[in-house]
Amino acid sequence: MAKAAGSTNAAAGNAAPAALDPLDLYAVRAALSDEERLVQESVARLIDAEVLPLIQHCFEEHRFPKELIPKLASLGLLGSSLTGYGCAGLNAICYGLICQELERGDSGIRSFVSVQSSLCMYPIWAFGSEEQKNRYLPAMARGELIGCFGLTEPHGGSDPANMKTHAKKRGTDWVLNGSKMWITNGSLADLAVVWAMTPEGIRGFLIEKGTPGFSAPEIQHKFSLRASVTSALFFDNVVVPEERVLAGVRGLKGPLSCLTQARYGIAWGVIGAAQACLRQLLDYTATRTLFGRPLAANQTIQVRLADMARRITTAQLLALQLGRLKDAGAMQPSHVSLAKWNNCRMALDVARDCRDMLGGSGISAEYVPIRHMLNLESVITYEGTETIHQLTIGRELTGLNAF
Ligand code: TGC
Ligand code: FAD
Repeated sequence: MAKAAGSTNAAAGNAAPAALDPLDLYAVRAALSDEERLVQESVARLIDAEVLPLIQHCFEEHRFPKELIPKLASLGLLGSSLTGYGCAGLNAICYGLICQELERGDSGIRSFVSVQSSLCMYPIWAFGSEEQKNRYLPAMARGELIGCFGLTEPHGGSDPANMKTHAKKRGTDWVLNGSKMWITNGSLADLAVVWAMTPEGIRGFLIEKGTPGFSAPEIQHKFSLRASVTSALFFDNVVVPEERVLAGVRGLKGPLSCLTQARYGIAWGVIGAAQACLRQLLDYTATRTLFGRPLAANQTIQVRLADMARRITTAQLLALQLGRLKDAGAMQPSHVSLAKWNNCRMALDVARDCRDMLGGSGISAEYVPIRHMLNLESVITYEGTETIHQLTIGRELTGLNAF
């Protein structure tokens, strides 16, 4: 029998349950430390004040908003989880929350920070000499020196072990030849971290902008990540002195360990994109009236909204546990693969479904889902496609390599 209005928990002496936050049904925020919450709030303010007002236009104009770089840097968001060299030394949960808030704004902004922090500063910090760290990291943390990461090649990014870009020793220098494709920040960057095959296996090279034989033309006509710079890199007998080689690592595990850091951030970041879509859809379906009632009053709409909340919630819990494992030093690459796969799939499906429920308005840039949806087509592809992460889990379960 239905309860009479008011005869709820209050009658039993309990306070009425507070309404749940639709974007945080399982109270993940309550599980955060004060510092973690503070970091999230300050990035959220930056996104609301500085990113949301301009991002739609940047996306339409195919323009990365470079003017945001000093603001990102002044909040300590570049290399935020590294210690020393002017970096903030935040924990993994903070880095995840930073990515989540940035991607609530746009995947392109999160991409910029991911590449700078996880793919460029991290390998210098982890594998570089003291001279390299002092030369690059403080300036990168201040946003005065921008990096890019060159691993993917035109003939096939999923299999970087078979790269064609190579370096040969000439005296004390190395001479690099080859090309890279789809490189975030490429044309913007002052420094490229480039992975090349050598007689000693894959090694990492630090190539500064303006080095003769090195060029980085921007890739135009993208339908995705339009507020992000993506480029090709070309190396035509580029001379790199020995002191610009990352001495601390050899082999594919060098670039793959950087990817582990960046994929971790993506697993958190995409939650922000999905939350932005759901937030807008909840408002839209509450106020749009069809057949004499709000769209949100229809069972099938509610089922779809509930399904989005379920997916976002499970992604949040996965990310939180991943972060706890990372902070405890127990995170394995397969943990990251599962979260990158699950959370990117979740966000893309949520964005597509939100786009559909907006009807015709869903194709307008004035609503966020189509921008997030188009961005997420890249995010589910880069840093290991969905298939690559599925096969990584398959290999973990079976011990058999099916790549
Ligand atoms: P495999 O035999 O598995 O491994 C070779 C060596 O690497 C070690 N390793 C790892 N080390 C650290 N972190 C990881 N995640 C690692 N995974 C493997 C491994 O232990 C081994 O070490 P050792 O000492 O025995 O030599 O290598 P494989 O050739 O079978 O390849 C495996 C596979 C397919 C998973 C790998 O090639 C892969 O991940 N492919 C996808 C490539 C990819 O993700 N590219 C991303 C390019 S960067 C990018 O997209 C940036 S977008 C940024 C943005 O804008 O946000
Ligand atoms: P391919 O490797 O050719 O894959 C094509 C298809 O084949 C995919 O569906 C894939 O899942 C599937 N496939 C591959 N192998 C198998 C298999 N064994 N079995 C079944 N299916 C398989 N790279 C960088 O190095 N640095 C960057 O900063 C960077 N930024 C990027 C930014 C954007 C916007 C984009 C789109 C990409 C970026 N990338 C970057 C490249 C990205 O990492 C690659 O696109 C990605 O790794 C896939 O490589 P590919 O495009 O060559 O596709």
